[in-house]
Amino acid sequence: MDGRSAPAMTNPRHRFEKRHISPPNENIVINSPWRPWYERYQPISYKLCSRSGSEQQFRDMVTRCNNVGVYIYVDAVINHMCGGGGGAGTHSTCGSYFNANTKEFSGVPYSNLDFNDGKCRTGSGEIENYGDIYQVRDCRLVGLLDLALEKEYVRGKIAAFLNNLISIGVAGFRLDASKHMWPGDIANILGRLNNLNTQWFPGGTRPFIFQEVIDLGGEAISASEYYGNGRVTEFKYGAKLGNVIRKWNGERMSYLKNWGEGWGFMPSSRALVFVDNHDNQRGHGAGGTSILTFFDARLYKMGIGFMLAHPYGVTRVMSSYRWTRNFVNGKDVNDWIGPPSNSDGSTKAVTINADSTCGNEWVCEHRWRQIKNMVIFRNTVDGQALTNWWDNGGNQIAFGRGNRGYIVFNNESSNMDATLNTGLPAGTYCDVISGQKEGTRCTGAQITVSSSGSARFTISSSAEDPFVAIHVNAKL
Ligand code: AAO
Repeated sequence: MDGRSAPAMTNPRHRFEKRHISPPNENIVINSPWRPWYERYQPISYKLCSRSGSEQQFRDMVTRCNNVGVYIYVDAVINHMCGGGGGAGTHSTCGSYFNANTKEFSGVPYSNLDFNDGKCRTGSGEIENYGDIYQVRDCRLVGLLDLALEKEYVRGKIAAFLNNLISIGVAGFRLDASKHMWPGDIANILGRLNNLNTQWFPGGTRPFIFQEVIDLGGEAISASEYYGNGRVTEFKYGAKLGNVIRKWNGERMSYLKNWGEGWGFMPSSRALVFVDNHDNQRGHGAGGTSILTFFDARLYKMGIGFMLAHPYGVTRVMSSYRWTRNFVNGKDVNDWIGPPSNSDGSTKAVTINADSTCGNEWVCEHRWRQIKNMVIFRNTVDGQALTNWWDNGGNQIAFGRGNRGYIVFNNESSNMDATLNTGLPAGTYCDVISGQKEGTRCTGAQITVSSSGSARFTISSSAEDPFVAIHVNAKL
């Protein structure tokens, strides 16, 4: 699939790898003259063919992934269809006819009876004021034709779409634009969903649900309205962590001591967290200059390292493609650029180089050694409380996860040399940031933990990655 939104997630409840994929259903084709990534957020029908491949290829991917314990989470765009200015014809990824002017979508089918325009009370038909909950849910989000989710017919069509994906073997859904849907309408649709396919999942397993609600505070709609339906995206997480790692606004890493609810975030048991996502890495959605991305690789690895070591929330790692940014008055005018593509418009394959990085302009953050090894760290310390917090009052911090793992950061401009209580059993550990354990040897730095659990950490401020992580599965 389009690796642009193929993050690996770690979920304390399901200790398997997870892949969140781009919307797999039919969408509008926008040639302007090149195809923007965001056309995939403009559905034309629930048929499964997209730039990423055919229905057969989708089924094959899900089957192969499930067979090796990599579960697939689909980005479900159910709030709307294409933009009102989308025209009429068959410029759609499976060739279904539609007419955005008359709101006719033959591939579903939907007609003008299935949309919300009659309910929206703004002059433009658009969301004009995020302070008005009726506008946010009943009017058009950036011109997108807003489905009437209270209608039995519409609910049935959406549930059938999601149940088809469940039968193919997907494990759950990101519900796009959830803020723009009434929580009760979402609940009704979720109530119609089948249990997961028992070819891969235990009987009675419900789909994993996470809802995209941007709540940075100060708007009429709160993320808490959606807790009853499943997890909710916590957008404060990446915005604030970016400030801390960049040392902006007087922030310091030592302030992370009460990270989580202590920072005004939603309860950990509700949160889906990430350092960046497909929108805010390019200034869309709740974008902001503090957001860390692969473009700031050194800081980004520290941010991801902190997120994966910390117990708060279900974590999601971004996996991207590279594009050339072009800032004009602070805005990247190349924010629309789609995935690496062939001349026929299809998405280029994610090729793997000899050193295990990706080719064809795919960034594959999830394959970076430091990030991949921190996912293993997270799985290793799963269920352990945060312990042995230490900081220097500035930007050197360290903490453990019970007696399973320990991580140390030096985000100062001076070198660090400290002997700290790790809480780990005595022995020699391989640092999984500067290298990793391969067989019986360690390709990175080695850390010796004494019988009392203490260890000396020296981290140069100019190190490629100024942090060290050790865990019991990387003990030598
Ligand atoms: C494209 C074109 C449009 C055109 C449209 C229809 O760009 O010009 O009108 O087609 O033809 C993506 C792209 C859009 C694209 C769309 C359809 O990002 O550019 O439109 O596909 O192709 C809101 C929603 C949130 C949404 C986000 C982008 O609440 O759900 O906008 N994200 C999802 C997807 C996203 C996708 C869609 C939804 C649509 O992840 O990829 O759009 O399917 C405030 C509000 C937020 C609001 C943002 C942005 O945020 O709180 O709810 O997100 O504004 O409008 C401060 C505030 C913060 C505020 C922020 C930004 O930080 O604290 O609250 O400023 O102003």
